[in-house]
Amino acid sequence: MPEETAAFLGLGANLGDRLVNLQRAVDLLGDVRGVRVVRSSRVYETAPVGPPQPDYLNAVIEVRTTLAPGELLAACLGVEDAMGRVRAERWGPRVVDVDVLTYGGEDVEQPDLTIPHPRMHERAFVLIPLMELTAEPRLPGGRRPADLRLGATALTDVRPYAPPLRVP
Ligand code: GSY
Repeated sequence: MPEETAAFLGLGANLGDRLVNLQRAVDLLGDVRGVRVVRSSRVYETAPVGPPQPDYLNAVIEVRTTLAPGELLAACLGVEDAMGRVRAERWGPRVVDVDVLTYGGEDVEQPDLTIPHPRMHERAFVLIPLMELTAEPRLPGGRRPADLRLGATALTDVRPYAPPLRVP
């Protein structure tokens, strides 16, 4: 059996039934050959970063995958497409967003994919659920969690909302 790599994926939704959307994304990812969903963080309700729009629900999941990084990204985009995501406005509202945050201990620089995700260390809505799953996440530029400053609003902008998503 090919070797598996542990990867963390960030999930977000701020349109429709947000919790249903996050769970559906997990279920669809679990259907992808070469992707095994192993754990989910709790679900958080989070203030939007970007233009004014509805609050998000966010969670982070851990997967084990035999896919290469680009193939994992393609699987994430496939889930977004299957759920009817329309890419209208870059930072705009969305039915679902699935981001590859980390892929094992690897740094990836491809035209459409940078891992670790280049903005993850600035986003409390990513860091707080991620650090439920791992105390030492791989961060951009070799940063360590102790180097981070989440800012005064992190704990009011990222509020526990629901238990972890069901793992297929
Ligand atoms: O980066 C993913 C989409 N997104 C989010 C998000 O998932 N959560 C919050 N709180 N704000 C966001 N702004 C964008 S764009």
